[in-house]
Amino acid sequence: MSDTITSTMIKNNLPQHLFNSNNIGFCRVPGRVNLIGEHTDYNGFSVLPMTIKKEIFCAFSKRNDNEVHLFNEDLRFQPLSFLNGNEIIPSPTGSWDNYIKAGVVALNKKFKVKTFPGFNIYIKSTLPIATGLSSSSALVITASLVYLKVLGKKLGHDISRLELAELMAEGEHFVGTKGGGMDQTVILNGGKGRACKIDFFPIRTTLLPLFEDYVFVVCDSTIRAQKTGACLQRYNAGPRICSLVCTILQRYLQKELGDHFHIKRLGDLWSGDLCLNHQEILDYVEQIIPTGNLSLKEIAYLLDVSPQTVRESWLGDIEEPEKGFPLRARIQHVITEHRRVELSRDALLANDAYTFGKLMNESHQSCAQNYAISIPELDTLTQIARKYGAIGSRLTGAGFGGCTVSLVPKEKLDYFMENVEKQYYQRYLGLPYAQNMFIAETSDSASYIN
Ligand code: NG1
Repeated sequence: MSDTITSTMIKNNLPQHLFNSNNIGFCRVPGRVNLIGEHTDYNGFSVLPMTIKKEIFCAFSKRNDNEVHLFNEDLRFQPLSFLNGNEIIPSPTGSWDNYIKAGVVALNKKFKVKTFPGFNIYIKSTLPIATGLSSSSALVITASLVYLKVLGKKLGHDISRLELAELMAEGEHFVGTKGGGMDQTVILNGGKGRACKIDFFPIRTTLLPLFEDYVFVVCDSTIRAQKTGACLQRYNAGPRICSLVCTILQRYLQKELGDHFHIKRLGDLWSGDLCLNHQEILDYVEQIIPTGNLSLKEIAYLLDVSPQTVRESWLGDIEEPEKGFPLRARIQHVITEHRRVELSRDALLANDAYTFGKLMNESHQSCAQNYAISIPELDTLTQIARKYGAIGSRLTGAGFGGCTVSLVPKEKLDYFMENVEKQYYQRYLGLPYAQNMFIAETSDSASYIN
């Protein structure tokens, strides 16, 4: 399917009684590929994604009642409906109406909505699902754009793009994941021909130039990472463990520096009261967080609380691994990954593709070894990519499946594509041809269209 969808392309498929030419609106919302900076956003550390030309396209119309009706061209997503109102209850995890509900609930709260309007939505998309390209946040942002219009609110006037991103990042927790704000921010604030460095708390974005003689290529491992399904616990283990490490660090730093000292998230070490540099943070971590894995009991001892409190306050239902919780490895990843994002920004500004590629490779290794979010397919795919021309290759997104992103010199593009198809898709997976392997062309941020 072509990556560009126009309003005329879907007009004929719309249920005519719900969408007529008087009340119809359209918007398009891109996915994103994260170039570097994985599992850093919810810790308050930076990320470096870009918007891609794989997009959700949506037609919508306001209704005279408070019913919300959802249709999707993709038949895996059956028509659903719910009532807009004071209390909107989540459907079972994984149900696609939750992403629409997430946007509606957050905006109802923000604008203190009293009379709850209904609307119809029809979705058509070129964005692959559950591949780490942000199909879920793209749907939440779609819902937010639609519902803003239905409420008569203007993007950029009643709410800024950064405010909406922040609101939707929080709002998306409705679906059960505890992610950060990378996806919503780049989708609403990224730009054509640019990578988008994002810093958090408060959200700030910087658009950066891309390399002229290189392209980023996305390759789907074909292993699905269902973040609200089988991978939910594994995904949420990251934020939970990081918040636990943050508390341990705070306790020890308070002893040293005084009780007034607070860190809400790991990023506060770097940008908060203390303003430590990279080496100082690493030194503190080495001093405070034991190497190796820790049992629940050992963590409780460190914090001087009961194991039950550790569960209730931080770990929730995350199972205790047989070898214990790898606190040191997790924080090692987060801190070094943040540093890699900073260096990658410098490499983009200096047009230094080799350094950027090297940082991507180091990022993959840290994601695999320290954050444990890789799988054999992603490791194999990145190895093959490097062998056949990529100067950097890494998993992208939450991990546990999904896609890789590789930095490839334009002159080696054909050689790269042919060999990845042959070696990974055909030889390793036994498939007839490559799946979702494409050059990541950038796209404009989410917008309404005619
Ligand atoms: P994807 O790849 O879209 O599942 C998730 C989080 C991001 C970020 C990355 C890991 C959501 C909506 N997105 O992205 O915030 O934490 O994982 O870097 O939770």
